[in-house]
Amino acid sequence: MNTPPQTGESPAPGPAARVLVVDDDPMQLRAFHKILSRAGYDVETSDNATAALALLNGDGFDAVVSDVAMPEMDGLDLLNAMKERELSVPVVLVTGGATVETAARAVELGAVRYLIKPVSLNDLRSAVGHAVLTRRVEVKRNVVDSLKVAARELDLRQRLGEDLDRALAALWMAFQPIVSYRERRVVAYEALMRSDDPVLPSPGQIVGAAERLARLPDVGRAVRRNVAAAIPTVPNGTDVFVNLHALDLEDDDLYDPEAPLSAFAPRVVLELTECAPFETIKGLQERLATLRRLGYRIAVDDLGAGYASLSVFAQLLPNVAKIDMSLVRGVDQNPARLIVIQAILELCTKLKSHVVTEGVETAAERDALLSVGCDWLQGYLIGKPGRTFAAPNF
Ligand code: G
Ligand code: MN
Repeated sequence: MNTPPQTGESPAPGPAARVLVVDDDPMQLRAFHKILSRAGYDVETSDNATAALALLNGDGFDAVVSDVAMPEMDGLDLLNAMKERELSVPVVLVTGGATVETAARAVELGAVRYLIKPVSLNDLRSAVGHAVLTRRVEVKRNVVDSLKVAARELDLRQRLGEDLDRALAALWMAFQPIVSYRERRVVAYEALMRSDDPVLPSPGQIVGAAERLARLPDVGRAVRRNVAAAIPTVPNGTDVFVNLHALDLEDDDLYDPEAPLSAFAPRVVLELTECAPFETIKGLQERLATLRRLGYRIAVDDLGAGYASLSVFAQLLPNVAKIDMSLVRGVDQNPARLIVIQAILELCTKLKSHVVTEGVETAAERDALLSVGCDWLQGYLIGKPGRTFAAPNF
């Protein structure tokens, strides 16, 4: 029966506190076992510190009572080893030969009590009671702390979720022209996500929040819904490029013939960024085939910005390849960049992919690109993304 100890420092009610007694003297072990068991504790014994340490690793103890003088590993070594392993079970040390040094060291290592042999029944019970109480208070504090952390995280997620809802409600699409420079005509507009929300105004912030909340499909759906709503206003005879997140490929809504954008699929080119983790998408080839059956065309976005360009390219066999602006930047002053672009252009022509060079900002960049055969251009020089479909700058 678990009768509580008779001293003032009784352990909290509930299951019996577990105490580990460590002593190399079998008589002493037996005596402590008896006293503490009678006081209502669940007692285990160990005749050496190494074995005790192994038992403590399995945790579940509320207090340790350990002799100081033991062969090989003594009580202070045990305390030290426990500290190193971050085992925070309170330890009561018991010693036959008390010295100021060992007492000081014991305190330094965090022993909760230091008892001198022979130990009286009451002293032992009081010390263990105190140790167990210390432990229970600490465990409670840890639980409370972790609950507080969880509550804070929950609160943050809740607020982020509300921010995301608001940002998605305030979503609109900007359109940036993609032109055939040779023909001096707009061939398509790239739809770019924008939001009037003050907390999450940029596409990066919206996508970041959605990733944290595992709500990426909500963003993809909102984008496609907005594009579908805007398509009737897009000038006739032009296509619409829409950016997909790689994970959008796993959203059934994308393949639903009843989804808002599906009605416009033959006019839509879906941009997949080559930086995305395509290898993790299950059944990628079937998914692409389904999209093509719905009428969509596929573009590889940001070509040249990632590492896997060519393998992704071979995997997707895109209708359109968009060369990343990092390759375009300063191309008029960098012959090597121009050679790379020219090589991509040749490769794409052989694979029957149209090439768009993105991020053209200066007339010199434009002319360098035209000189090697690029025709479809996009960038601030030609036209900035906007709410309206302003005439491009040829
Ligand atoms: O990853 P993606 O290629 O979809 O990124 C398009 C982004 O690049 C848009 O946010 C758009 O505003 C921006 N952008 C478009 N044209 C230019 C340009 O000429 N220069 C720069 N620096 N950014 C551009
Ligand atoms: Mn894009």
